Amino acid sequence: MASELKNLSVVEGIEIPSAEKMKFGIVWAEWNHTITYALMHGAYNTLLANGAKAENIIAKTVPGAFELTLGAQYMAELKEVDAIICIGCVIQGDTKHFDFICDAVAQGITNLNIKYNLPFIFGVLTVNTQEQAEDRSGGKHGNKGDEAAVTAIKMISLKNSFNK
Ligand code: DLZ
Repeated sequence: MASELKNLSVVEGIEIPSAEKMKFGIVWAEWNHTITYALMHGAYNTLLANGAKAENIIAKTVPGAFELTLGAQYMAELKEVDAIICIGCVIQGDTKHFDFICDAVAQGITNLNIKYNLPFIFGVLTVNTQEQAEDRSGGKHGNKGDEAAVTAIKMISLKNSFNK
């Protein structure tokens, strides 16, 4: 699935809806902070670039990717956001920790989407090396935080299209 394309959520001929009236939560993990900070920053700037207002974006940190699910649930309980972008970076180590964390957070975020009928975006890098993480957080494979933000905007717009 790797691609040299900069932002896989931007598809030629398909417009990104305006985020002017949308409210966003960003929950991001402190583990691998340099990477997650770059992802969060990418997401935040992409929301602004597409019309979101800074006062309509709430960002909170959690210790690690494993805590993203509960952190995002706390944010959803506020009922003040239209979508929540979950950002983390899990890097393969010598033990099975990687598999447990990746499985838990992927399943946890999937469950939140269904439980709250709200878009929770999976902005979690699951990589083998630090270099792969750097390539995807502002490097040669773009910034996956940007993609997560575009996905959030598109999913809110999709939901709104059913509520007219
Ligand atoms: C423990 C752990 C390890 C080994 N690796 C990562 C990682 O690569 N990325 C990440 O976000 N978090 C990691 N953690 C921390 C767990 O996500 C979690 O915070 C702890 O297991 C405590 O629940």
